[in-house]
Amino acid sequence: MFKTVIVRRPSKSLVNGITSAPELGKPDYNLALKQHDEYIKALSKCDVEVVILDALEEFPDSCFVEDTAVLTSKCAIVSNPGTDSRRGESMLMAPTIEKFYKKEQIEYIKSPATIEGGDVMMVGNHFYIGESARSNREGCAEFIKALLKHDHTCSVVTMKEMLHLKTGMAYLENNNILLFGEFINKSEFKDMNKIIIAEDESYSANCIWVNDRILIPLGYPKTEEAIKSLGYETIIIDTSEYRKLDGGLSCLSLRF
Ligand code: CIR
Repeated sequence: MFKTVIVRRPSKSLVNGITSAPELGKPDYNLALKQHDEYIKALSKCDVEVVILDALEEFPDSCFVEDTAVLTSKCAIVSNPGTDSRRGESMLMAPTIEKFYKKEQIEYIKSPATIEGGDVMMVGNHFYIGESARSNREGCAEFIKALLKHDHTCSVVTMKEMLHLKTGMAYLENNNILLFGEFINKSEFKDMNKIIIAEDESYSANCIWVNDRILIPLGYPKTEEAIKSLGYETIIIDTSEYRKLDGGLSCLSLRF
């Protein structure tokens, strides 16, 4: 079970965030703020303490806190984002992490190694790591070293098409996993109960489990139905403004 969730308010500079889909238009800051309020409200219903950090105007993508660290029951690994405009975000997250973990539990990934939390999926004590355009080979190697030091196990998932590992998958606990596109037939997930995300609902592969509730983005009825049929309580959140920046429900928080 998670006890704490960390979020960071979106900055006005959000409109200048990185996107691979400029055709969706620029995010509307006021609407993004409202959607963030709803996200916090939803998390507050999931029996966690929500830590809300102030916006960082100098970092347009800084509301996507998931990429700045990986927080586990045993350790905290402060990441090193793989894109220049985001590199400083992790060290600005570090003081918050230091409030929750002992010094000896905290590891720091340093350049030239890069890793982003969006490329890491936790399944119990095991961590799947995507070697992506943002998480380089050195980054994965350093990250693996840190996980092993703290008695976690891990494995690397090869990927070519998606921004982050969790752009195309989400573990919903109880052996249930959402999978999309290049991840559907990966052998490492063959023994899990696979929920295949439809081609026209690809964005909804990014859902989150928070203490037995599943947060699902608004507008993806097939995914919603499939998750409901597994018996989960669901909470639907509109993330339209974050989608314009390739961001979603998991990117917006650190859950531990
Ligand atoms: C970026 O490109 O870094 C942001 N616009 C989106 C980050 C999404 N984060 C995530 O999937 N964990």
